[in-house]
Amino acid sequence: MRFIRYNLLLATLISTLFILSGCKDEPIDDSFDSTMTDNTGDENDDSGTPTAMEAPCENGLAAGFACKNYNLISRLSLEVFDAASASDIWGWTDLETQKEYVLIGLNNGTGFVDISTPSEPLYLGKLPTVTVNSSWRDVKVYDHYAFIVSDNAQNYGMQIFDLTKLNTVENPPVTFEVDKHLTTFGSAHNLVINEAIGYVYPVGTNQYNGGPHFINIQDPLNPIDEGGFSESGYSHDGQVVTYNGPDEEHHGKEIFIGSNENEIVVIDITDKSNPVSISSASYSNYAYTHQGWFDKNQRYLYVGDELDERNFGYKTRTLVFDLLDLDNPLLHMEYLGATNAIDHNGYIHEDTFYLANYTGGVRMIDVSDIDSKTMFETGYFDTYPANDNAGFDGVWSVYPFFKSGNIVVSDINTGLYVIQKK
Ligand SMILES: [Ca+2]
Ligand SMILES: [Ca+2]
Ligand SMILES: [Ca+2]
Repeated sequence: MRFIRYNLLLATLISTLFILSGCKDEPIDDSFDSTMTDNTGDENDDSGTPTAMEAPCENGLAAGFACKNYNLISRLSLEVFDAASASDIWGWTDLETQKEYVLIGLNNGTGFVDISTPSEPLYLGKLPTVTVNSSWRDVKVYDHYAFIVSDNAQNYGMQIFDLTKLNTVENPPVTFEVDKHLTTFGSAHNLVINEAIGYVYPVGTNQYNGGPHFINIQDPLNPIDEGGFSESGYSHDGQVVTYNGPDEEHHGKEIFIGSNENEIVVIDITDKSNPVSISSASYSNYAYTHQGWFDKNQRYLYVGDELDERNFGYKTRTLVFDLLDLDNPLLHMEYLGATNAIDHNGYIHEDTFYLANYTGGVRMIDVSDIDSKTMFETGYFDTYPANDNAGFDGVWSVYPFFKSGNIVVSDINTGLYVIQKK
């Protein structure tokens, strides 16, 4: 199904077949390798300096990285992780100790870093891949467990890992062992968790036409498969909320918002045995609807398209939908960023949109006046000095939700960055 949809979607866009290799369907380890050797002019080359010193952002630079209003606190190179590329990133805070930990996807596993002293990040170790190496590894957290999937990784399934082990690591880095390995599906492109009720939703598998799986993880080491939703086709990414937004008719419902290649979809998944499609919406010049995230009021959804910069020449384009009525999403505005870089993952925390912008680094955009269709960039940290081109290098993702204000960033080519607002 997903491939049929691709063909329909891309029939007039032959070049996109190549571009997709950077997006999701083909292993791109080779391109990463060549890219890394191509960028020898990068003064921030990793060799020999696994951990950079703290560097304030002054006169637009921090340790050689272009920046605005965000200081570099520390970084760990891929060498430290003994990895060739990085992918997703998430965070976990131990509520008993208030220690903050970073979970970072690597081509050969998942790395865990203690950043409770953010200027001295401590690499604790790696949970290795259970199948092959892959450029795609996504991780989310429920309770004190990490849930990990990988794409283009054969019969990977989902790893479940007890994060409390991170509190007692002796002689790091170590090789961790998985606590539970679910094998009811193979590769998944991503996973979504509703932390409010304890469900995980792998998306982009070869089941349910690529739509979300419903897996009860209220007892995290004994997950229960409760089906899935295939009617809307392949979901590349998504978000699930227990809805408390402006559309009162859906209050208290569990709502899945999927980014489904050519549109966003809104699905009521409260009843796992009878999920109901509510609505869908698209926009002009779509190329690959990639990811979206609600604002704090669950009214506006910030959506990224992963191929529109390449196919249509946009400056980084963010599509903001108004979901005042969940049954009728409306395109509220299009925001164009400062560079030609592609947008990848974006998250809202408070009134800031944190955008993982590939070669443009991570960009922070004020959305406090979105009602008036006003968005403006307040800062950035560009981990990819070589250029701001519409390519698949640089920042994969950002996790902006730590209470401390530490913002952690994964760069495909150079590893982990910890930054803070000035
Ligand atoms: Ca885009
Ligand atoms: Ca409604
Ligand atoms: Ca750049």
